[in-house]
Amino acid sequence: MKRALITGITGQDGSYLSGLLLEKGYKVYGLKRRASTENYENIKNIKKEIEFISGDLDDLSSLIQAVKLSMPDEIYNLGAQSFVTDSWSQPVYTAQVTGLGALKMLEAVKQVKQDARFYQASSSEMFGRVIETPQMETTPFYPCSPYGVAKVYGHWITVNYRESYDLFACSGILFNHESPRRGIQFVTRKVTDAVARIKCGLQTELRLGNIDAKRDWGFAGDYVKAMWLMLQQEKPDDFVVATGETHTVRDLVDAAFSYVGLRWEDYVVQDPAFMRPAEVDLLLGNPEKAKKELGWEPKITFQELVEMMVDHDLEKYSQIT
Ligand code: NDP
Ligand code: GDR
Repeated sequence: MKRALITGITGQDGSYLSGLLLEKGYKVYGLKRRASTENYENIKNIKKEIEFISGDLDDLSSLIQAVKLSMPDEIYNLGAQSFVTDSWSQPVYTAQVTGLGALKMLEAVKQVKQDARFYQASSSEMFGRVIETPQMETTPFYPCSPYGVAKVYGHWITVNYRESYDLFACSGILFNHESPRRGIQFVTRKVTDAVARIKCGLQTELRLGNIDAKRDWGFAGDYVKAMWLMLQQEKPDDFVVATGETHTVRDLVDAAFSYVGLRWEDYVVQDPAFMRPAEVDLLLGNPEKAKKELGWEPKITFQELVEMMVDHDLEKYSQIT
């Protein structure tokens, strides 16, 4: 039985990935940081099958201990302060967890189990300012937020540990991916949750920031398969994972409101409070390398994704109204 250690197990991707690995017969260990109020919502259906290990990406000793306890064949480093907006109000913390956390996890691998295969959750936010489109593995990075800068550190330290110590370390440069388990602060979920609340008479308006921003949005359930595939290859490498399609936030809002028979113009208010100090205007990925070398394909379309998320939120609110 293969063993996997996942950081960020309570998050969106951690929940889909742990489900996938359990289906494949893995023994799954999850690094879980202490919280006053427990937060197992995303993994409530599989919680009993996971072995949790207490730890924090900011604490190297806890990561060394986690690797010793799990002795994993594969490690997926998904833990991060992952909300771009908060990286301006908490830049040092973001650098410590999202950037140095990757280094600490790699150090734990190097010190305890050098033959473990390592996945780093890199991000399209590393591309930041538009230098070329579509963005691919060779596109230069120009991050536009403390989060993006921290992810660039995590990416390059992964490459460096692979080259310095011969670790099987891969970096997946994933473009935005969403699901009904997406945190409520992120724009897709904020929109689908609001559409459901408005439809159920619980809310009258939706306040948003920049609706001209363009993102390459896919489904999280598809993207965790690419993470797993990267660690099954003969050689470690880095891959862009994206749909190859981009949409504005306005398109997203239009798709979600139209789906329930409403006009978005009647409800959406642009609010400067949700504008960012620096914006990434356009993300559009080229997933050709992942398609060719991993045999990976995204299955869920943008429209299907929006409908899946609206349906989920509608069901949630229709039960309480
Ligand atoms: P989430 O925000 O849903 O989950 C983040 C996870 O990290 C949570 O389990 C959280 O735990 C954990 N975490 C936060 N701080 C720490 C810490 N100090 N020590 C240990 N664990 C911590 O993110 P996603 O699932 O969406 O993303 C997974 C990873 O992929 C992240 O690294 C993200 O930056 C990256 N990424 C995501 C993309 C996306 O579109 N979703 C695209 C590209 C990259 P808790 O529940 O306790 O808060
Ligand atoms: P992003 O996702 O920053 O791309 O990072 P988010 O959903 O937060 O923003 C996407 C775009 O929507 C615009 N926007 C708003 N965003 C939020 N959150 N709230 C609003 O009200 C709003 N109005 C407009 C944003 O300005 C932005 O252009 C996500 C995270 O999952 C990262 O961890 C990951 O690395 C990247 O995706 C790829």
